[in-house]
Amino acid sequence: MKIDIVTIFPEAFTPLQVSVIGRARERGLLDVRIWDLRDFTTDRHRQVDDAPYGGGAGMVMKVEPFFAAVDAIRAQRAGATPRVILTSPQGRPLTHDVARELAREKHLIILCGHYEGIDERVREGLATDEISVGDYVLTGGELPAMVIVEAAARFIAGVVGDAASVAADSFAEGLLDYPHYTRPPEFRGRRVPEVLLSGHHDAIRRWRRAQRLQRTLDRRPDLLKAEALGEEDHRLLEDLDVDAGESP
Ligand code: 4GY
Repeated sequence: MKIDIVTIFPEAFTPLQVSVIGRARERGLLDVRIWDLRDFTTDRHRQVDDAPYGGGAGMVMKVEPFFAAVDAIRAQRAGATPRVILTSPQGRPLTHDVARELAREKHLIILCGHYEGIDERVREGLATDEISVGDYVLTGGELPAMVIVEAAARFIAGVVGDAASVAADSFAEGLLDYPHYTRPPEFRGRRVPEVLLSGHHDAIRRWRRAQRLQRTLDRRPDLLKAEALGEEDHRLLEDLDVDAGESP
């Protein structure tokens, strides 16, 4: 998968050089290129922003550098027509399903905004998608761009070593994760649940499933998909103590 990111802060993208994403790039599963928006200005000052028409506070990102950058990217990356993503709080919320849909694309271009906003003609004339990573306002589009790359890349075959962990992830099944433990069996008076030390694989599987159901009911009942629950889940739910969840 090819991903091109257009930004005024190319140096902000070191997180994509490490860990799972860094390795996926080294292995050729992911081809990420970072483009400096200022390289697509034509004036002496390499100006990427200007005062807003109609007045008001702050500056607006200019339209021409974004169009020039996307033209250059399309020229260099011949092939299928890329989705062009603008990240903003006005966008479609990023979810598991949106990330998986993006992962099916051969080529994505992500445009990072700054200042008060981007000239609306970038949205109208260039973007195919507008995506939000959450209901809060950041100072720029770089972190949202990296969040999108992270979330989508997990769905590319081979990027995550254990494909089963991608298939079973919280939002695939509409259930939050179960609690994890490793050695030692007791730490400052806190014991690892006995069932996990028992070696009884089916009891462990049922305990984990019950924990996922309990946590989802307690914390994110909106995620529970009734149709995804099986017979055993209904039995486990009946056994769950409505007050057994974590306080408050
Ligand atoms: N939330 N989800 C977000 C954001 C910052 C000014 C436009 C978000 O996606 N992007 O808060 N972005 C702003 C900064 C220009 C983007």
